[in-house]
Amino acid sequence: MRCRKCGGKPAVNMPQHKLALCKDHFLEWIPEQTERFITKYEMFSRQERVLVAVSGGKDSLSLWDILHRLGYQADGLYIGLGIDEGIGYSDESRRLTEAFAAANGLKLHVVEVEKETGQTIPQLARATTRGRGKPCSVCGLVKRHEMNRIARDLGYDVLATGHNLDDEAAVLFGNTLTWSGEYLLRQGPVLPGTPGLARKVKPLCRIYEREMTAYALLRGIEYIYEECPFAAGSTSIYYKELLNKMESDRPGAKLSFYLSFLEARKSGLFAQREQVQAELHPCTNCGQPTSAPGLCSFCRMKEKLAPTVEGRA
Ligand code: Q46
Ligand code: ZN
Ligand code: ZN
Repeated sequence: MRCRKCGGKPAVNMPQHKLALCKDHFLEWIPEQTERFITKYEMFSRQERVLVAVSGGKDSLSLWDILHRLGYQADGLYIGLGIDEGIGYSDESRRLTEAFAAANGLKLHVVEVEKETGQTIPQLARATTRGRGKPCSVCGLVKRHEMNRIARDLGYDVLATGHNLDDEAAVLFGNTLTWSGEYLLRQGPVLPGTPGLARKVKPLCRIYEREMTAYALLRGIEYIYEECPFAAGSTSIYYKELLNKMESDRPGAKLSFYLSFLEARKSGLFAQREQVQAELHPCTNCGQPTSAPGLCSFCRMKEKLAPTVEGRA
């Protein structure tokens, strides 16, 4: 196969789209696709201020790069998790994120979890009962809370994350295996904002992980190659492997799984559930919406922690 646009030597072959492109055309095609999805799902406009959650990985840095190239007002937010595990994971990811921002003249906000809560993510996981050996549940909770807080405090209209199609298909697969209606209802390219919560969008949700890796490499973006050490052995990696097996037998399977879900939901698969969706209340401490009246789960976690934190000071 040759590049479909110029007949030149292909750099990326995409059997899932029956498409091959040379380097230059591929580097144009990814932003064009992203723009198409931003418009189709009404994610945000050029007048709105976008906060991109950047982790130093290929997806989030590439997303930032794409939005910048497309002319959106996109600033970055890096959340330092304090994960070392012998490879200096957080230090290295912060260094690469800061280097990317500096090289492109972009504005980056940095939040260190240890400064905010007195403990790093692995310490928080040990100090609370959430986690059961893995810090991922605490980590997810803290990241969501901090992203929302910064977006609200600094007046951003929308929060963008670098989830790609493989991420979304794996989450969807997991939620389908357990028929988790509440999660299925909330999964999608856009999660509308509510009072106190910025809209959340995933502009790369229809782009394959493989395509994002190719984009980062061909654009010369320096990103952290290592996965977070705590990702090893996770169910989402297992689901990604299963989906990749399907994909290699039937190119396009992942995309059609995700798109059929969006279609089914649009045509009312969860309509009944949507009506009974729980009402949200503002957290009595931080003001972020939460499903039960009183404190949100982040503030409840912090409250439990309080004696430990003071003990350390
Ligand atoms: S949740 Fe778990 Fe990730 Fe946090 S501790 Fe690492 S693997 S970074 S997306
Ligand atoms: Zn070409
Ligand atoms: Zn709260």
